[in-house]
Amino acid sequence: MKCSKCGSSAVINLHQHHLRLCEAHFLDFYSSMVQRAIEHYTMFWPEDRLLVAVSGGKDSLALWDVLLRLGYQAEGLYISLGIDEGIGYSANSRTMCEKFVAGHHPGALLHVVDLRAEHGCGIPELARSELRGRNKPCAVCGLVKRHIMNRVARDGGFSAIATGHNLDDEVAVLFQNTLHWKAGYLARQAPVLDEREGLARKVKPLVRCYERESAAYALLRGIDYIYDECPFSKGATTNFYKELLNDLEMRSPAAKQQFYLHFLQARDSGQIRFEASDQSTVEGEAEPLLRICTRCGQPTVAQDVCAFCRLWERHGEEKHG
Ligand code: Q46
Ligand code: ZN
Ligand code: ZN
Repeated sequence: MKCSKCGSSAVINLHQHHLRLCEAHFLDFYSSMVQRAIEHYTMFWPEDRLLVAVSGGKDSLALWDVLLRLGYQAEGLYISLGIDEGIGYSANSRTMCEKFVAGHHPGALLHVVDLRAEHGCGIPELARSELRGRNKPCAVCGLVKRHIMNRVARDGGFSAIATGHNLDDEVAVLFQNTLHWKAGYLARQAPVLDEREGLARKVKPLVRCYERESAAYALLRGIDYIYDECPFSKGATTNFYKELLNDLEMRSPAAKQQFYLHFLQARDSGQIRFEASDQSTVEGEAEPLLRICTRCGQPTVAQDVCAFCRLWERHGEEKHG
């Protein structure tokens, strides 16, 4: 297999782009895909300070690496969720982030928020005290992560929070929302969520990159990342949709990319429309009528105390009987 650009030996075949690339040309290709997404969706500018949410996985570390190599001012945020489940998940993922900084970008700043150190317990215990989190802590975890990311971004004066969501993630979510015709979510799913009423701007610079491209980028750049998924992600519906969509992609290369990008084009050009009243009420996401939490000062859809503060309050009550 020869590189389509220079004829030397290729390391990856990108069927959806009809390209086979050698190591050097693939690294260039990946960076320019990210740069083009940043420009196309007007995500941010070189003078902006970015907060990259890193989990120790391939996507977020590849994202941080590529942003720094492109010359952006990017600091990392690692939230230690206190998840062990016999495999030391949080401890290992934190180590990967620290190793990445030490080995690849010794001058880069990594902010760490440790849930156990700050609040006395991690996600599994916190979720157990919640009805909705008893079997699956992801709802509680999502809420906690959104809250902390927003707090750190606002307190630190960052222009945007960048997350490592890739094309496969976005397509799986789009597929799920389309299957169930979740109009509110379909109205809102986007590579950029603008800043509003105390909610920091959110951007997804990897939306045009396939998951296997981020894995290849991390491998070729010598980035060590955590291979284990969070133990609580097992059996997630989006994983099932990802498998279905991978089968589709095998039969029809570029199907995922077209499904997602054509959806964004059709919505943004007004070809398909969603009513504003369909906006969802998920806290921490774009939603009309935000108030300020009387405890922590963060935006909330609640009347007075936000869901994050109420969560810890209920947990404290349960702990102390
Ligand atoms: S970290 Fe948290 Fe995820 Fe683990 S508990 Fe669920 S939401 S699966 S991305
Ligand atoms: Zn080449
Ligand atoms: Zn609050």
